[in-house]
Amino acid sequence: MKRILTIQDISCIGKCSVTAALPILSVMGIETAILPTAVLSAHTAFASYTFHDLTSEMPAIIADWKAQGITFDAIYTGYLGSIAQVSIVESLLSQFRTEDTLLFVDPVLGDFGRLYSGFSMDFPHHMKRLCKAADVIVPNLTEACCMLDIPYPDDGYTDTEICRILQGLAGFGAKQVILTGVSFADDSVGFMGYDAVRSEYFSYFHQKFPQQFHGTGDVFASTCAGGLLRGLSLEASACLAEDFTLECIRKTCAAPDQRWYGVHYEAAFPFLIHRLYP
Ligand code: PXL
Repeated sequence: MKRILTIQDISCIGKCSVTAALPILSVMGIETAILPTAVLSAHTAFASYTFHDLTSEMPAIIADWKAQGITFDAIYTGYLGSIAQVSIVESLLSQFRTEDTLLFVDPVLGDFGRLYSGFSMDFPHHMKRLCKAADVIVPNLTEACCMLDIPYPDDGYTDTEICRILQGLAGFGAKQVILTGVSFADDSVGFMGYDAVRSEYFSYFHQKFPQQFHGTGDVFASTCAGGLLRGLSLEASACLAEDFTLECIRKTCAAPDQRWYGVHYEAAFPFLIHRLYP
């Protein structure tokens, strides 16, 4: 069985980060180890939350794994709790990453043109370092703009502008880039991707729901990483991830007032299982 290590926070309520990655990757048949970056009572979009930073615990966990000879087929980073954790992840990579290890980076920084609560303005600059080292990165448009240090295009954008953003992101060093949450029309949304090795673009769009739900980026990233570990191409993995995220949203629309509680992926697992094991 393939083993992935995911490095992100434990938000006790709100079904994002680890509480999305673990069930999704497990359903996909992948053993999932976790390196928690922080423990929060709820994710940071709730009206209040506690935050216990685990930066000081991470090196000891990593050293213990090293002493035990533990290995990973893939490393998937998400929400990091402090700038210092970027260096800790870099140290982990120098010890555990081999030529065959997939490094999948979701540079979790913000959404809707704004950084998430608690992140300093220089955090995107540090997150860029992980994007440089990655095989695959999956930022949303907000995260892409923050890392490229360009204004968020509130008033819309063209296909050409998105291609330029993809080129800019690939310029950091990652081999493949997926930009999520791309929308050229009110009723459609999807992703655009760029394979820097083949100099190829690809994209996928589908129906857009008027409601917005928290945690969909984590559902997308987890499913996409899982697809890659199952041997799918990046394009096929991202299409699967997009379809599953959409199905999760569909299932959640019955309870739209719950938007901060994460999507109902539990109800959408039959869809994912059917796609994986037809
Ligand atoms: O879903 C991204 C995310 C992950 N972890 C925490 C968050 C957020 C977004 O708000 O607050 C703690």
